[in-house]
Amino acid sequence: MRCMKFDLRCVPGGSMIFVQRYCIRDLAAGRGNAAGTFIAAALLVWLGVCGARAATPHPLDPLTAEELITLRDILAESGQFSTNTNFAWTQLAEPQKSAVMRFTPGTSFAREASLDVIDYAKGKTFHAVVDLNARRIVSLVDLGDRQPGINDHDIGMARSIINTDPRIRQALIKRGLSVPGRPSDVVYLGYMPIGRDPSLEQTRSRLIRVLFASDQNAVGDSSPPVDGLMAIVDLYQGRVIKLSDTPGAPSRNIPHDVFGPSRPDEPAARPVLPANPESRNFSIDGAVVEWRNWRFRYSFNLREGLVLYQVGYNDGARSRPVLYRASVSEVLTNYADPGEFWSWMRIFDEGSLGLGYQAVAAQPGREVPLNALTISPIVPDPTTPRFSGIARDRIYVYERDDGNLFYHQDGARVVHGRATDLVIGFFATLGNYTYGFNWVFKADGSFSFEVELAGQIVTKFVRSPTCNDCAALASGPSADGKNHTYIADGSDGPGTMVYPNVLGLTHQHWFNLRLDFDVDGTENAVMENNVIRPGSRVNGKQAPSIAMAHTVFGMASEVRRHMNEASARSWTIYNPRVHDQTGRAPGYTLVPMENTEDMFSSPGEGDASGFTSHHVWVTPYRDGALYAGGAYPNQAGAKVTDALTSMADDSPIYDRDIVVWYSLGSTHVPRPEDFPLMSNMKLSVAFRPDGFFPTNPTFGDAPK
Ligand SMILES: [Cu+2]
Repeated sequence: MRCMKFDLRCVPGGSMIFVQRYCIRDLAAGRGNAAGTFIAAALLVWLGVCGARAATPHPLDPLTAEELITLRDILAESGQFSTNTNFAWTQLAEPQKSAVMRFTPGTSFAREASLDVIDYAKGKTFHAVVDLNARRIVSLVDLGDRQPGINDHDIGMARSIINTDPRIRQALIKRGLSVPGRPSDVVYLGYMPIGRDPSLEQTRSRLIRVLFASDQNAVGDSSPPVDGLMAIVDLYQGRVIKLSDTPGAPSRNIPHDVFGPSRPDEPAARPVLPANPESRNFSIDGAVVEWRNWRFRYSFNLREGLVLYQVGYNDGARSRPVLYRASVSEVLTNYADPGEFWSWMRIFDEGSLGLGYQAVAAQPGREVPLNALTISPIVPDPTTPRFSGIARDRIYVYERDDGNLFYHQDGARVVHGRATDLVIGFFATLGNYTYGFNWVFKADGSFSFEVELAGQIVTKFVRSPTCNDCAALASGPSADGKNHTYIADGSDGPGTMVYPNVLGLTHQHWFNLRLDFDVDGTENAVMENNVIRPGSRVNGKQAPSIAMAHTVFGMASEVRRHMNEASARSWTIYNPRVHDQTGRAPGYTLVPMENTEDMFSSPGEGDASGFTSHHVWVTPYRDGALYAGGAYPNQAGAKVTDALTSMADDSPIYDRDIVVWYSLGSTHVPRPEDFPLMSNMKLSVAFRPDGFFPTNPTFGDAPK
């Protein structure tokens, strides 16, 4: 979820992209005594020194520290950029898939960097591609109205502009806040992407929205904002172009500060420990991870964070491809409050803020299990002399117990296997929420994606101290004893009263996964599976019993599909050119877990948020088409022509190189228990081999 990012000290998300070299931290712990007391004395083991583990170069390797220095020099020597230019969102310009597929170790390959260039003096943004081998700028494309996501450079500018606008200071003082000097010294400022705002759609500039936290005495920064006060800052013009200053609901002292004196302690329960925290079944060689039969590459960039490549399964002597690339393509948070002060809250967290840029360190024994290994990628950082830095502990890898893998008992005979999963992921703090993005691999050839949602809900002050709905509900059913349905109205409408005078806003979280499947080869197909009732008629045939109806997809435009629990709907990605002993094609079935429906008004074609209108999409593979919300969703008036909705055209998708996109959502109606700190939520989706193996691949694999 996106929400407020209040700042006195702006968290440098760092930049990402590691290389063939990185730091791996391995925290192995001792175990407790016989009484079960856990001794948390940890042993810090560095597996290699930063920069010491060079692997065989590969075209998908992130930019190295040396390459980033080269990039710095090429940009400087070009003479095209002023000193105040913001070089943002640098990453490897990924080679074309066909080139990567042809690559053989030891041969040379292209190395290109891509980045966005923001020139505030000229009021222009560009997308640049730089050939690092040829040491030249290959292309510099004027982005026109499109704006890259905001970063710390923008926030620093916005802070200065806010501090020098006398109206801001007066507005804060008028509300009883103490502002002896600069506002940012004494009031948390919340810097937000501009969001959805019809009044700003015609403004062609680089805008940022600023809110003001109401509690000056808090340690944390997430008090409800000062209601009625909001500034729109134009970073090109260097001034506040719109200041909303209305009375609003009065601020109050409420127990919101989770870092204050009432800071919660860790739960008293003893932690559940892995049996052997120092032992592992996985290995990491450069950017290649191997665990049991799984093998994949990984990378990390500012926008998407962790990306997996060339995920394959070692099946005997065969190395079988499953995915070419897997990533989170966009994160969207959409709020329900229609009021002027809140209706703009539709935030593209990835395209506007960067999952990798906002990634945070994970500590074994705290955010991740004690047996986790953490990886510190080298990342581009144009604010440093070397154009790079080390982002500490941003990636984690660990194994976890997952219950029984299989279990059968017959009298005294038992066949049993214990499941161990491999988890690789990262955390990103996007305002008031921290998300954990996990790819989970299982021994039986299945894998899943999980997202953890944690943090604080967005709250706002309202005039009423009590819950309007609650008063209505207290009147009970209808007078005749039948059901009576109430609809929330009044100030409670867009949320839940979580504390007197405090409303927690209802919202939706959306995550889109981009999954470039290559099941046993590049050309794949997708079918939808629906269980139908006896007697149902499909294509003139009547189902004699409960039966499966399989719909083979032909064109991308037809695959705008919703989940359906009534028919146990699923989707299978398969290779139509290969058949097993029964004639079945090897495939992977997408099995939805919890999900939700888009509750907001239907977006039009090309709308950046359109990917939430359906759960499953399939498009032809196209180089560079990576983001469900388009490459540049960060501005109210962004002309998005490359969103997923535009990709789903009449192109054929049968027996082609295809990409599956899955939108995973949650409708979050706050509860009082979500305030001031919510318990974690978790969403997931599973991908299960379906005809990929002739039989259970784990049978015979378990300890006897
Ligand atoms: Cu939420």
